[in-house]
Amino acid sequence: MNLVDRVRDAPTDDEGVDAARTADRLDALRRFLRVVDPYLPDHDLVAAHTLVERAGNRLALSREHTVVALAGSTGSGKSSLFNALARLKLSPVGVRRPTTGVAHACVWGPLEPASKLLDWIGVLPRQRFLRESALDGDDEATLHGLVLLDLPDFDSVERGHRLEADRLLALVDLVIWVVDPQKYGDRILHEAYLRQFRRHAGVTIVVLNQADRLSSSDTDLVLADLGRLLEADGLGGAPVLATSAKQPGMLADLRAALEQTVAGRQAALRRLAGDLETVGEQLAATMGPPAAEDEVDRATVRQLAGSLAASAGVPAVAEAAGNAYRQRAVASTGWPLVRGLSRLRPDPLRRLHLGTAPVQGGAGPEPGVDAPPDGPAPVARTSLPEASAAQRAAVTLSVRAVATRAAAPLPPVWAPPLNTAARSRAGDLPDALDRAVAATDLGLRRNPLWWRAAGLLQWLLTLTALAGLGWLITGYALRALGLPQLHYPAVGAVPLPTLLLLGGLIFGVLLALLLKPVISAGARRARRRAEQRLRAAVTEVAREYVVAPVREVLNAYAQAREALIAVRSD
Ligand SMILES: Nc1nc2c(ncn2[C@@H]2O[C@H](COP(=O)(O)OP(=O)(O)OP(=O)(O)O)[C@@H](O)[C@H]2O)c(=O)[nH]1
Ligand SMILES: [Mg+2]
Repeated sequence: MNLVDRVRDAPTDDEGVDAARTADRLDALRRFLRVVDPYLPDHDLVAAHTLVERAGNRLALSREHTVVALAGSTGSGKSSLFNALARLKLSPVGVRRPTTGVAHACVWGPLEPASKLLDWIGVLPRQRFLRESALDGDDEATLHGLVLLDLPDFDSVERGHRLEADRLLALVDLVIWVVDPQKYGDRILHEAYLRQFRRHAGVTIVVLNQADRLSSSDTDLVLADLGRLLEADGLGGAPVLATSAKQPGMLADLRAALEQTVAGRQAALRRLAGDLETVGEQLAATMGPPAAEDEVDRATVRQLAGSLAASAGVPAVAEAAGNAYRQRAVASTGWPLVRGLSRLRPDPLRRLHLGTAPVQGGAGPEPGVDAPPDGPAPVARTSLPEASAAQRAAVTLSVRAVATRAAAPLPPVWAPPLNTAARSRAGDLPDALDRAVAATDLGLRRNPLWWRAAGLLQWLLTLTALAGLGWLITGYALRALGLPQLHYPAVGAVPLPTLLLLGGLIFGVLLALLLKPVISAGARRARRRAEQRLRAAVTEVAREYVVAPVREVLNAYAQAREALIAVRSD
């Protein structure tokens, strides 16, 4: 049976502690811890982890027993009360303070079923006693199931006593705080202990011991004063009784309270519910408002993408794309003789090892590198210069800005994990950016149709000019050789071959001049398009490598927040 089932299985308290609800809250606490464990510092979670573990162990061991501790400062009369309740001299009562150094236990009912519980609580076997006597008859039957512990003093000069008392206070189901008329207002008692137990009013009894030393009117005065102090501690709901270890008659109320607790068998569950509240309250400091819908806002992502783009050489690539457009356009549409010249110039994109990779699905194999038969193809690398120190610094700042923005509305404890998350993949960024740039389709893979049409027209014009030239040369040659002359047809006064030659030349130049601004506009467009696509690719990298890890932490925060609300929903 797991822990939560174990809690759910516990009988429900008539006075409000619902076993099923407590089980749900405990389950929520486990969920909370699972989610925040990788992110929050251990010391913030120790109490919660301890509680989850303690609750499981306690409920697995015995639900038949109620473990009650007598706690208080030295000399308040814990051991005396322990002996008086057991009606035996079990725990030494001393004059020399402090007396009790290790916990003593008295079990009402058979010892055996309680021994595992006492092993877990950590009471030495020789300090365990049994309150089972045939002589008692049924006198003690009403307390069957009670495991009473006499604790060392919590304000001890002996450090070991304090540690032992603190350890046991975390494990028991119900605490009887024993105070005496001199020290009931002690600051350590109230600030370091009672206040810490303010969520446990249901499993707390405060006794003013040694009341036999006071007159009944003084007892009333002290009880009233003690009541006020407890109210201020947040324990106004806890019963306050006057007792005396010396006068058995003054123990009746305490016995009755214990009998009621033992019979109800609810103290363990109530303690758990109180602990859940205490821990929930402590953990509340780790939670703030709900994480925003678009946790990392667009402006921050844009700024990050901007500095990543600069570091990845996006402006240089976009410019190369524009230049490549211009050069290729001139090579396709220019005057055929000029075309050859411009083909001789290296392509600006190819110079950066860009625009050669098959674009769909990322990068293809580098020239001369065979792709492995299976597995991803090696990624084409650009020859862009490495990011400058200033660009790298700008990237670091923008990455930090993402973490800072995300952390702004959250409690400070979330800032370090968000920062770590934002930087978690920073080492992979340069490669990822280079790959993204190499794989981006810059929009220059196919030459526009009009380039071909204009190219063809240029050829036609050139051929026309050449035809005219040839015709004229033939005419001159015939004349030079004294052969019969050619008679050129004429258009108006201009002979046709001259017209063809000049027309071809002039229109060719005109066409080139006309296309120049068109090509310039196209180059600007190509540059802008390349820049947009590259920025989109870089933004994708920013999202994957910086924003996604940050979102993961924010998701954990949101889940933890919900879980904690469930832990605290009483
Ligand atoms: N008159 C009177 N004296 C008491 C009462 N309870 C305890 N005493 C005396 O107070 C002194 C301290 O009692 P203990 O029972 O040893 O006190 P304790 O709280 O166990 O002290 P440590 O073990 O040192 O923490 C002893 O001398 C007891 O006789 C009481 O109800 N009335
Ligand atoms: Mg003692």
